[in-house]
Amino acid sequence: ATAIHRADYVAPAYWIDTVDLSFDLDPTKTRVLNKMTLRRNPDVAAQALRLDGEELNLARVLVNGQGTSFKMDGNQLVLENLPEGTEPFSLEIFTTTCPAKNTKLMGLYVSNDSFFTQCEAEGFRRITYFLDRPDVMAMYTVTLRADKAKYPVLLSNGNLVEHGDLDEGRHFAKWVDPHKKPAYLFALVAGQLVAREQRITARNGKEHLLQVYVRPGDLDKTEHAMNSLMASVAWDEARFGLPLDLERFMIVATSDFNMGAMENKGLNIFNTKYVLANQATATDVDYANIESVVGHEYFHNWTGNRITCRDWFQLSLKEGLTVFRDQEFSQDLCADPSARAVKRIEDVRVLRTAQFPEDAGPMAHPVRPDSYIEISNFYTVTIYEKGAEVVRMMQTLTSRAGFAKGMTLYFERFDGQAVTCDDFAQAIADANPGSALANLLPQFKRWYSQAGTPRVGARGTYDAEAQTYTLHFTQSCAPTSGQPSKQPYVIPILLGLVGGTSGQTLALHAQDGPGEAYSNYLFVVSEESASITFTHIQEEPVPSILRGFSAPVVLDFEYTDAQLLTLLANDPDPFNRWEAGQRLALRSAIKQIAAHADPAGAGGLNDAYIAAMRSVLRHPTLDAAFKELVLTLPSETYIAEQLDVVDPQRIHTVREAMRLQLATALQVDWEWAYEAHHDNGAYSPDPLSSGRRALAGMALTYLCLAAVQSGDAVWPGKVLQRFKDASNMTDRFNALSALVGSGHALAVPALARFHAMFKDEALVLDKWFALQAGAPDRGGQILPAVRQLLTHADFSIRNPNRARSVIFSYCSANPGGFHRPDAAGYVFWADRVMELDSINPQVAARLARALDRWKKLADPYRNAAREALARVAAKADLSNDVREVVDRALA
Ligand code: B3K
Ligand code: ZN
Repeated sequence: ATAIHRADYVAPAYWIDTVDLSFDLDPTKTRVLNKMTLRRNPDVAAQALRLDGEELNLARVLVNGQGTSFKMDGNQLVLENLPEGTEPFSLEIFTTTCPAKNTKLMGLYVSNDSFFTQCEAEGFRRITYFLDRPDVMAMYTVTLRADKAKYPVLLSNGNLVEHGDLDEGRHFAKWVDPHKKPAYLFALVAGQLVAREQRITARNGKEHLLQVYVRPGDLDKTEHAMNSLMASVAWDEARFGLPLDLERFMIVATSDFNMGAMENKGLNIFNTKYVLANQATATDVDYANIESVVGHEYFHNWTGNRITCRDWFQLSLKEGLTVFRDQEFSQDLCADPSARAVKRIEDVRVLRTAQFPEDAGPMAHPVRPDSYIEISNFYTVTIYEKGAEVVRMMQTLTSRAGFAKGMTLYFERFDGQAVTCDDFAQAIADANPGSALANLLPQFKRWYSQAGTPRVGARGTYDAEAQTYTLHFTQSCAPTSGQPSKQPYVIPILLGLVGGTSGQTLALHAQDGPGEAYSNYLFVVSEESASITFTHIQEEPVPSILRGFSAPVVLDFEYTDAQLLTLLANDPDPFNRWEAGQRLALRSAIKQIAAHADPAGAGGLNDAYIAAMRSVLRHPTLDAAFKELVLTLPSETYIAEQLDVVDPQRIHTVREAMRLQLATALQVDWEWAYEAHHDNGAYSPDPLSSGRRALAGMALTYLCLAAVQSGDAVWPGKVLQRFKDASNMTDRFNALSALVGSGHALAVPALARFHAMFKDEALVLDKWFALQAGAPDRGGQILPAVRQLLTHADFSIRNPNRARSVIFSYCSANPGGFHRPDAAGYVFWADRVMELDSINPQVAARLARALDRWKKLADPYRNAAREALARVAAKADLSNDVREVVDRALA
């Protein structure tokens, strides 16, 4: 396979105006008739029509109703003798496929005896021959025919215009999509499904039908998804003036899905994980994820579907923007500001533990990549999460109202078109003349073109006599593959000053700024170095820099412990308050990791830190969700990112010792926290009550850890009782996790009981598998347990959710269990990558990323990891997906 380059983009030689598809659905042989009207693109030199197709059996090709000559060139169907001129002509292509054998879950496939499709990015070519590229937008009519008893529900995009019975127990349905769309947004569903329905009236008085389709028996788990959908519709109208443009909007859940969900026009297809929830089976985190994924897919209806991408290099145009929108949506649904901050901290945690490593590793790529081999590999945290940060910075630089104006201009200019990231940035800037974004647009767009995480160095100088405080900033960005040196970025730094003695918020008068004083100041750094001076500063301040994480950078400021403790106690910015605690913990961890002493010893947290954690935990006004975040130590992955050479076992041991230290030193406080925060009343997944459950769950975890250490049996017994009596999945699962995570003997019967209770609930069994595969390793017991789980009757490697719950939970989310000195974890990984690759390359390629950071590992891990990668790379018939990942890792 060869790389595709952004610079090589050329417009298509033909346009497809209409597509009329008919399907005779059958699991082993589905017949597809594709009638299109096409015309030559007058802007491009006359040439043959080359249609993409993959794993199709071609039966017939007609041009204007007549047979025609054609040839095959690899996976392309090439038509050379087409009518001259630019008049439209018709092209009919008749093919068959075998959905039952489609284990890649791209194109048309069967799951639980129903038919589903997944076309993004390049799955439509597995359904019919087509110009399978996002800049070809057509009007679709779709007719589905199938056995009525087996497939009573027949769905496609748009409106149902006709349906009825056919001979031999078959029936049909005809759908017309009123909007033109790229092929990747096509969808069909057929099967035994039932729907929750809701009629809504939009602001403009228009009526819409919302439907959530699931398997019979799952209807009692659709209320939250429907509520989330209604909230999404209302939010997009209120915040951006974007109404629902369809009479009918459908969500369908399937249990076999490569990712989270897909925004097909009017017919979103979802992984069941992001639809199904009731209090008995779903946790608070599941509820929150459903809300954000339902929102995300719905918001694509405008950002992605009405305006789509010119080519796949522009993927972040829709994904970064839509993640930003779903983050804002979830924040706006929070009633109180503290819950908004909690959401922001969670989002930043994802960015820093997943995207920063990606940006520093072999798969580093710009938000708008310059080349790829397999586009499926570029649905990354960089495109999504860093892309969202880039959009967020645009909002920061133009204000919330200014950004909304920019969005309006974007839709005025480009509705119905396939465009680029440049087009988007230009629209936001043009709507905000005089803004920092408009003034610095070319430099700002380096966020799209340069890979890597910038580092901002900051230093403060206080002049007590002059009562001035100056912050000096520098910026740099390490080389990434193909980009040896970087130009400076435009970095919006939101900052404030906290009195070093008083702890008070200090008023900010910028030396050359307006006369007015602020408590928050936005300083935009766009050169390699810059500084700002504040006047009337009457005590030595502690700077609170990068409030709300105003830019996706690493901030280096040499805080003293005392300064961090001041911020932890007083910073009015909740993000930086949390960050101060993280910095303190990180500092202790790194010190302990570097020390020669046995890392399993005393735990490296000092008394001041412990005392500070106690005051946070006991704080009278901070909310529980925020406390839980502050009391969570930086993850092993995040700690590893701060080190040049990584010994995963040492990190694990040090962090576990720190956890034990928190458990024992704060035991009385944990007891108090549990008693004060566990509820037994009615369940509601709102942020406030979720936060209470999260903190109570954390308390149980620490109480079990302390009990295992001391041999005390009281708390483990209580936790088991809590596990049995819990009235919702969050409390039940937290109790179970506390037992499993501590390694207490009661975990064994609890796990057995949990399995028996939920043996028919696939999503709950996924949790059961994931909990065991992700449990802390104590003496190497996890890998054998994982191997055992693979032989469990409920395990199937073909189901992506189940494969992820065991294999990914171990290889990607359990560093202490995975990085074994005997290399057995890596051997297991290589075997699974190769096994999965022959079934489902996309899932395999995700798993292949687990060794991205192997070059940082200390020996013996490093050598063993390279060998495992080399073994995978040596396999002859690897997919492009896995090939690209392992080749880049080894390069
Ligand atoms: N756009 C889809 C992702 C498709 C992934 C294809 N490999 C879901 C989303 O981002 O909303
Ligand atoms: Zn998306």
